[in-house]
Amino acid sequence: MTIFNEPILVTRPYLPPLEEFKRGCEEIWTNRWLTNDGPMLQRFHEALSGYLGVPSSNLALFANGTLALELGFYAMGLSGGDVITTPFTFVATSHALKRIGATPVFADVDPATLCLSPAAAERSITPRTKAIVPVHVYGNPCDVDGFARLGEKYGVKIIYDAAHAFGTDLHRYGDISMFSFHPTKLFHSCEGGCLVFRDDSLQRKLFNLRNFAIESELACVDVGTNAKMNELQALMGLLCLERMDDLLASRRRIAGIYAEKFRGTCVRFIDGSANAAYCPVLFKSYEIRERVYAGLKKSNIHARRYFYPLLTEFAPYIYARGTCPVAADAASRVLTLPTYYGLADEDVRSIADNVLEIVS
Ligand code: T4K
Repeated sequence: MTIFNEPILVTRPYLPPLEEFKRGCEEIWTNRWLTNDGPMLQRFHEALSGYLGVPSSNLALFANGTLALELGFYAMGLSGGDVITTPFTFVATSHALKRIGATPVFADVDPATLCLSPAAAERSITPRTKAIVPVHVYGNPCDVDGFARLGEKYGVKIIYDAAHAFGTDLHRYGDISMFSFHPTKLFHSCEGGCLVFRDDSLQRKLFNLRNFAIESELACVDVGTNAKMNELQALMGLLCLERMDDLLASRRRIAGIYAEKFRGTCVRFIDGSANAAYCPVLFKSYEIRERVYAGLKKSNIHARRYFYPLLTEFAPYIYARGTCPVAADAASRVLTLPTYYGLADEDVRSIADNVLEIVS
């Protein structure tokens, strides 16, 4: 068993060279413009539109992913309706629905991808359903064709929580996709979020909503909020974007090492994402998972049980407890292992060896 002297955290943010950040700060200092649609934000917006290959009229940046989701849901008119979603996700997905007055209806996940199952979602559709919100959990692609069919058949919106999916091409599906740029993500802007949408007429609405829905000095047209990304965030985003190839390559390399280490063992490594954003493994039972989680901690490896407990165990969603057995089973057996730019290959091997030693 390898005992690490320094803690190995589940993830660490990439930080660009400080000199580059300082140079960007000099520009911000000169401009004396810190937020509210500043030049750095506009530059980041254009750079992202180029990177994602979508027109700049089809995206909007926000202070964080949760507010991006909230405003996307609100702009699509989901308030007051039912929205089918997955319980196997971070609380932000359903919190954003609740906060705009929609009711999350939880449907079960596909055991292979742990993403919302279109068949389970279809069984939950009623006349009150306004949308389906699947999550590309860990960056694993949902059954996008299945959801497109449901969207057409029932006339409901498909809005993807793609918080984990930056660096894939999954934003090409659905009415809206949301990327989170939190520092725990593969790519970040300190805090930040982005919506990519099919209908470019949404952009004006979203720009308004993120700025209190103030349209001019004399007109406030709706109940908006403050969800603006500031200039320092945009600068961080721009500098990280320059390194996307390296960031992706390092996560993929780490995922490859875990996959090889766990091949043919009783530990199931869940791969399948194009960006290797997370490194989740499934154990045979809850007891084994808990033993590994605690055993790794003793060796100074701080893996995380994303996503446990299941959302339907939390007070705001307890009404749906017991409705999603596949998701509940996965939540009880899953552990996400450390992965980040700068984590050495030999450390990844040691982490995997420790896991296997504890399991045996
Ligand atoms: N939808 C989904 C599916 C999501 O997963 C998320 C966020 C959202 C929506 C909402 O997007 P945002 O509004 O966040 O943009 C983290 C993140 O806070 C959260 O962004 C993320 N999902 C979720 C899965 O994980 P915690 O409570 O686990 O974070 P924390 O502070 O324990 O950090 C995790 C590890 O990273 C720690 O070991 C320390 C390390 N760390 C963290 C930060 C912030 C660093 O080394 N440096 C840092 O700056 O929630």
